[in-house]
Amino acid sequence: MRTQVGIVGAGPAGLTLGRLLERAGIESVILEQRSREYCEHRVRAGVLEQGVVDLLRDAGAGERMDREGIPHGGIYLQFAGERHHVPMQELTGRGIMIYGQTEVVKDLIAARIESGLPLHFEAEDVSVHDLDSERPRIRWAGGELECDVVAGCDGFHGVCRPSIPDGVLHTFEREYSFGWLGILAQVAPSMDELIYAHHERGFALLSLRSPELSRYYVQVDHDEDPANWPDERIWEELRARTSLDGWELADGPILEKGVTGMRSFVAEPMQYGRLYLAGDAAHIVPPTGAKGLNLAVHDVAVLADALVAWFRDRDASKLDGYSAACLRRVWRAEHFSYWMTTMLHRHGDDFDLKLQLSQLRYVTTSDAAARSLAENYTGLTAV
Ligand code: FAS
Ligand code: PHB
Repeated sequence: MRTQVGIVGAGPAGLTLGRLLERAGIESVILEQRSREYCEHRVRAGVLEQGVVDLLRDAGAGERMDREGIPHGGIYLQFAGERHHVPMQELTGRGIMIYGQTEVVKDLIAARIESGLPLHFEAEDVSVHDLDSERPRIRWAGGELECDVVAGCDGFHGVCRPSIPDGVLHTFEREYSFGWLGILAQVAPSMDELIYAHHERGFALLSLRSPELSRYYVQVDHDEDPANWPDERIWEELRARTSLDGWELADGPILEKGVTGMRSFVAEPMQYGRLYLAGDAAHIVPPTGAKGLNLAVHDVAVLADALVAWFRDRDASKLDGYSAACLRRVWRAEHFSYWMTTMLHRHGDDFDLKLQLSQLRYVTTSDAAARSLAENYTGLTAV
C-alpha cells in the first residue's frame, strides 16, 4: 500500500491533520493502536482556544461544537479567601470554548469515516522505517504502507519519536512532585466559569463538560493512588479548597476518577528526514494552562500548510522550517503552563507561598498582568 502522508495516531493531532489534508486534496492514511471506543471515551482536555475553534469550523468539523460547546468569556482565580474574575474576552477580544477532547475526537472520526478515508483502529505493532529516505514506510500487523511523509502524532508514549536515531534530538524536561486527581461528576457545575483555586491544602480546579457534567481536579502527589480517594473524601477536599462564605460546591455521583502526573517536556527538532512530530509526540505541558490539546492542533495546522506547499508547488521551505515555526508557540505555551502551575500549586516553602500570593494579587489587580494571562490562556494569534 502507499499514500502521500502516513499518520501514526488518531488523537487530536492525527485526526485534525487528516482533516486538513483531506480539505487540501492530499491523501493520508491514519493508523491508531487503540479501538475507536477507547479513543472516543478517553477523558482529557476540556478547553479550546479561539484559534482552534475557528480552525475546526473552517475544516467543516465544528458544527456540533457550535451546537453543544459552551463559550466562556473569562476564568476565576481564587486565593486567600477571595475569588477574582479575569475578564479575558473584555481584555483581549477572545474567549474560550468548553468542549471536551472526547467530543472533538468523536467529531473528527465521524467526519473521516463519512468521507470514506482510511482510518485503521487497533493497528498492532506499528513501526516506522527509512525515515531519512524519500520513501519512508510504516509497518504494522496489517501490512506495510509506503509514504512520501510520515506524521508522528502518536503521543508521548508513541513509537515515532523513539525511532529518531540517537544524537539527533535534544530533549528538555521538568517533572513535578504533584499531579491531579480528576473526577467526572453527574452534577450541574456550581460555577458559571472555570475556577482555579490556590489553597494552603493544595490546588483545585473546577471545570465542566456540559450543564449536567462537572469536571473537577485536586492537586495530589504525582504517584497518588485513586483508591485512597473515596468519593466522600474527594468532595470534602474540593469543598475545603474552594468554598467561600455564601457559596458551596454541589456534589453528585462520580462517574470517573483518575490521577494524571505532570511534566514539562520538549523534543527538538520536531522533525527528522521525512518524519514530522506533532502534539504530545513532541511536547508535553502540565494541564494548568489548558494548552496540550490546543498546541497539538496548532502544530498540525503548520504541518498541513507546509505539506500543501510541498505537494502542490514542490516548495520545501515551509517543511524545512516546520520545527522552528512550531517551537516558538511550543516554548511560549511551555512557559505559560509552567508559570500557571508554579503560581497555583502548593510546593516549596513559605517563601514560595508568599511569592505565589503576591503574584496572584498582582494578576488580579493589574490590567496589564491580567491581559498577559488572558492573551496566553485564550491563545496567542502570533508568537
Ligand atoms: P494523544 O496522546 O491524544 O494521541 C496519540 C494517539 O496515538 C493515541 O490515540 C494513541 O493511542 C496513539 N498511539 C500511541 N502509540 C501508537 C502506536 N505505536 N501506533 C499507533 N497509534 C499509537 N490537555 C489539556 O489541555 N487539558 C487537560 O485537562 C488535559 N488532561 C490530560 C489528561 C491525561 C491523562 C493526558 C495523558 C493528557 C491530558 N492533556 C490535557 C493533554 C492532552 O489533551 C494532549 O495534549 C492531547 O491529547 C494531545 O493530542 P495528541 O498529540 O493527538 O496526542
Ligand atoms: C478540563 O476541563 O479538563 C480542564 C480545564 C482547564 C485546564 C485543565 C483541564 O487548565
